[in-house]
Amino acid sequence: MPAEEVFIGLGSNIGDSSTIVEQAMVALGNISQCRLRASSSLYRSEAIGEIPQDDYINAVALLDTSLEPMDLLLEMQAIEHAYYRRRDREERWTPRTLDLDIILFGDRSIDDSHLVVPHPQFAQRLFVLEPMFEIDGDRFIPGYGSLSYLIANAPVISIEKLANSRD
Ligand code: A4P
Ligand code: MG
Repeated sequence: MPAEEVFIGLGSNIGDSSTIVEQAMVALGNISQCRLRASSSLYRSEAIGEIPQDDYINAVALLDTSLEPMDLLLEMQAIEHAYYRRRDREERWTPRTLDLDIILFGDRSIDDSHLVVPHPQFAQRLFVLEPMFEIDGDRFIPGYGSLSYLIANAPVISIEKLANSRD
């Protein structure tokens, strides 16, 4: 079965977030029928959302996979659960130990009750776009444009690329 390219956004703002994100990156590459092709640096960014919360550590992974999107999502949720992610159904965008989002899945458009791809907010999120640009700067996303165009037009937030995970 031909592999498809998947961009996954990683985020954490509770606990030892740098270590959690780095370990999750390895775990993504260990999912069956997946190969980690590229991983961005870690980025520290101010939290987006209405609830005041700590800065996030974010990164993006590029995987090759022959899994179907829902099967990959289930594997990603198992990784999230391994980090005791707190789920609060009352409020969106609460702090979390680990959040894994499918940003792009090949050229697919998915609008399912459990999965929306491309991720509905990715084009407004510098904490996704900048790590994507680092690992695949020439990427053109049908229906959206080039990554450099999206970065130039996304809302400005405070974001900093970390030289290494201990920064
Ligand atoms: N789901 C639908 N589409 C997707 C997708 N493309 N990838 C469904 C992953 N999951 C998807 O997810 C709820 C349900 O979304 C899942 O069960 C899945 O079936 P969730 O992760 O529990 O919900 P959530 O994360 O609380 O809500 P939401 O809207 O997904 O929040 P986001 O988009 O994840 O944003 N600021 C900074 N600086 N950095 C961040 O990483 N993250 C958030 C959370 C807010 N502010 C942030 C950051
Ligand atoms: Mg999410």
